[in-house]
Amino acid sequence: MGQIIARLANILNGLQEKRLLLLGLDAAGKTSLLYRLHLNEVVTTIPTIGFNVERVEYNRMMMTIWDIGGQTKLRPLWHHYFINTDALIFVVDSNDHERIEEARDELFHILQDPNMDGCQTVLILLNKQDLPGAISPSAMRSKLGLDGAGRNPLMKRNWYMQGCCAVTGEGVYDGLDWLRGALNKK
Ligand SMILES: Nc1nc2c(ncn2[C@@H]2O[C@H](COP(=O)(O)OP(=O)(O)OP(=O)(O)O)[C@@H](O)[C@H]2O)c(=O)[nH]1
Ligand SMILES: [Mg+2]
Repeated sequence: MGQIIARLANILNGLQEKRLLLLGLDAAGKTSLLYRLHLNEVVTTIPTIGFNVERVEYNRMMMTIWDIGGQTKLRPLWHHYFINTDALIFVVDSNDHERIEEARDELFHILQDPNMDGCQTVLILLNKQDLPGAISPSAMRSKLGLDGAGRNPLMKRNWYMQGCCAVTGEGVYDGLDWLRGALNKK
């Protein structure tokens, strides 16, 4: 009941309510990003078993952000969270050279689920850009198979790729600004 009243108050105040999903392979930095957004600080994380959920207000947008554990055995549970998602934030560890293809396959798999048809906004956060071995956003674009008009489930959506670092916060709000603009246009 309290939640419903809070939501009504937000609508009356002109605040938009959005449901966001934060997904990506284990150790990509999802929980670090969630708490960077929620608390504006770096937190010590442990692998997420289950999920974390926080409400974050940014620039007159109220987001409920669901961060779901990314370990292989937990990924089959992701689809339970798909319905009514306004935007997907897919987090990639830019330093995890071995698992780029795996990350791309998971991203495409998510977007092919019929329950994600209503989610037309996708932000790909290329996290851990602070690490010396990190793949740059431009190189990542082709490594993820996203350059050119290839037939993939991203192409019919509004999507954007942003390099970032959850530890310093660099790039995170640039991504969020894009997201806000994209959701406002809908
Ligand atoms: N150097 C660096 N390390 C990061 C960054 N973001 C996260 N990490 C570290 O990466 C590790 C994993 O981060 P988490 O946020 O727990 O990853 P997760 O995606 O939530 O992982 P699961 O819960 O297992 O799905 C932690 O040791 C973080 O401190 C970053 O931008 N730079
Ligand atoms: Mg986590």
